[in-house]
Amino acid sequence: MGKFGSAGVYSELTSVADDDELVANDVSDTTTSADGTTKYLQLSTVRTYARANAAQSVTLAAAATTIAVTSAFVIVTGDGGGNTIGTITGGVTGIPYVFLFVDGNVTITDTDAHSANTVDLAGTATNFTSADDTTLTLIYDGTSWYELSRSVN
Ligand SMILES: [Ca+2]
Repeated sequence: MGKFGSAGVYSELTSVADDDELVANDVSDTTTSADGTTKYLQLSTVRTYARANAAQSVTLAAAATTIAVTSAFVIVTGDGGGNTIGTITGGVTGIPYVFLFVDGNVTITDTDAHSANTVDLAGTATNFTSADDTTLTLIYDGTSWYELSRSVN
């Protein structure tokens, strides 16, 4: 059986008892082998990887300052009045997220302080301005985001 976790994460495993959540050395996660004995799951028995994601299309509302992600591939349409995005919520730790922009309406704020859900872009206090066909790839460390790369296409 498989289990889909949060955005961009798919953990494949065989049989799981109890809470079906895998945590290192969590003795509540057990599986029963063919001889009837209980085995404790170990992280080595789990393969976690980014799955092919359906694109998430986000159309920002006027004056919106946050993007809430549910996929690791996010197509962002800005509001005609412009959006300055200070936070991105919903990130899964360790998963790269690709943002594809379709207009020049979105500014991502470069926050170097690593406060919750903020984005630290290349450089210091150097914001990102979108344009049609540009991409921005970020990774979430459990608290905030870091730029991996960008491309002007
Ligand atoms: Ca920075």
